[in-house]
Amino acid sequence: MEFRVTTVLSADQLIDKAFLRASKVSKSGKNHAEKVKNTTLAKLKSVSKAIESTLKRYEKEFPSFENLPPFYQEVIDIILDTDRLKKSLGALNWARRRIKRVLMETTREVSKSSEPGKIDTSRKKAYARTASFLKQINDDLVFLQEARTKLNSLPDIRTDIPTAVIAGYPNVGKSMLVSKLSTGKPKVAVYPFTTQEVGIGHFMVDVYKCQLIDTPGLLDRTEEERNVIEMQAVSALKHLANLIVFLFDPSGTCGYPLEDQKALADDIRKSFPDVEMIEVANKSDISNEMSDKLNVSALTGENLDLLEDMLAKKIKFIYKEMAE
Ligand SMILES: Nc1nc2c(ncn2[C@@H]2O[C@H](COP(=O)(O)OP(=O)(O)O)[C@@H](O)[C@H]2O)c(=O)[nH]1
Ligand SMILES: [Mg+2]
Repeated sequence: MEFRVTTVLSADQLIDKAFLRASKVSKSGKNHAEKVKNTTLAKLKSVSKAIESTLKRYEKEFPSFENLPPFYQEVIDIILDTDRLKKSLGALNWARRRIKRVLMETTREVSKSSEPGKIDTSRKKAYARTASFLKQINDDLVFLQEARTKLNSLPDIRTDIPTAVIAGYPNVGKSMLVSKLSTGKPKVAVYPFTTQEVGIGHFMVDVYKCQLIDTPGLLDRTEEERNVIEMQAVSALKHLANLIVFLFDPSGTCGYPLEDQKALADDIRKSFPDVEMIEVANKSDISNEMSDKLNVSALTGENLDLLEDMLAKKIKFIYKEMAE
């Protein structure tokens, strides 16, 4: 899913926008007093509309946490202070109601009055109070703008289709495998918690769409080597992974001895006790076979059809389970 929260203006920007728009409003009247009154009423309406609709839009555009897929809940928890997010949205709601009330009361006051001087004073007072409420939530608006930038930059990962996650040490051929198995070019995204680029690919099994995700910075190292954020990210992946493809490089050209690779495979199996793991040996073009595994070459394509068949079978089964 993709987040598209629009820019959140600061208090000063909102105030400028609303009051500038209102300053251009002008109405006619039978006499001066009536003209001032009509114009003021229209100005109040304009301010009210500009501010209320904007604040309401902000409240609506931020995803309500409880309704998000668990994967995104956990990921957002890593990059944002979600309690603060809730508080800030609450503050917006508070300010919006206060401002609405002030403008309504002033509108009533102005409607009853026929003294231009008093009308003007009422309007100025209402503007000042409106600005003051907005200034009180400026920290919240600024926080929400930062949160918005982070949300919008999250990679677009689907949580509603079966997902195979590729694991294995760096340089074993994960990226190349994702790109070979994908229909079309994998999208490249950056997780907020690693600096590395991740490939996200898709492929079809009959009519079913499946997702293939690379995991550099996460499932390419043991639990001991992960920092707190990476651990949380791995925990989020548990909601996503229906299948793990663990890639070995028996040629050793990746720089990791096979013993270490086996230890990583054990480690990841322990981290994902409920997820099936397929073990695949890559680089068959330059290495001896691993007798107990499917041996493929992402480079030459050798046996990739067998791997695809294997994935297709498992994914059909996962679809059936999801449908039940
Ligand atoms: N000979 C050979 N090289 C491969 C194969 N698959 C990947 N490589 C090479 O291994 C290196 C690392 O591949 P990459 O996909 O970036 O690995 P990742 O770090 O696990 O994503 C690259 O130079 C690839 O060209 C393979 O099947 N055979
Ligand atoms: Mg890679």
